[in-house]
Amino acid sequence: MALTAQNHQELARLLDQARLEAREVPPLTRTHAELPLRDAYAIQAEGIQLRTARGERVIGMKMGLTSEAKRKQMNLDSPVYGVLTDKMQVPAGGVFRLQGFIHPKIEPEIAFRTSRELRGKISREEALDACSSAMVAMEILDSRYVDFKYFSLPDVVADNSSSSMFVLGTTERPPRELELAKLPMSMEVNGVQVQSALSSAISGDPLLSVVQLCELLAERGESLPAGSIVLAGAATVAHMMKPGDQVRLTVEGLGSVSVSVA
Ligand code: OOG
Repeated sequence: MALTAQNHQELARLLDQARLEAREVPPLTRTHAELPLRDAYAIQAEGIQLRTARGERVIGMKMGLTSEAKRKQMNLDSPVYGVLTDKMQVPAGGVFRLQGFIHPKIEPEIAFRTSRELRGKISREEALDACSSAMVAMEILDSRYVDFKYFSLPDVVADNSSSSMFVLGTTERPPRELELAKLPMSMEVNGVQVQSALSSAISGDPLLSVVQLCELLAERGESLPAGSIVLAGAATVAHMMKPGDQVRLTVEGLGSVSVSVA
């Protein structure tokens, strides 16, 4: 049976409550075996509405499952997007408190800032023109689902693609000045490297995540507004954190960003 707008709202509220109470819930597909992606994005959008109604402001989008390492880890096969709000941002060098989250993990990423609206099928060149800067970024994922693992693509999408928090570096460089697909990335915890990759691990070229995002948005009749932050997706698998950890990501050409875990 097709889901109604009321079903979308109910499921969005369930996930929203789980997030606010840091409580795990079973994947939605346990009770709604047939959950088309279209409905999953509608549930995601309802969840964001609940947040903006409480005063959060949408500031960008995240892409997920854009690297082979992540798709393998999660056993899911295609990229997805989620929405970022101002409340999700941890300042560069700031503190991330584990309390209030379920099972957060951190990932190395690259982010872009757009200077004009992007809509529909665009070329890499158009994405390059529209991105005024690139930054080093880390995303802190959290899943509202039990154990963070047994879920399908629509489950992840409905849960805002496991989005939770993110941190952006303070150095912003025009993407044209960088060899975007060839940047070495290294994530360290307390000075010890825990993950490393070349930026090509992200969609073959992180800018292509922006191209893919626009295509996915177009399927829902939406566009990427000017002034958006776009997280291009993780280059490697995610890393668990513990109190006292100092996590730092360095991307050649973009500098470093760090976060302290409490
Ligand atoms: C899905 C979201 C993955 C990424 O950067 O690949 C993601 C998940 O791992 O729960 O955000």
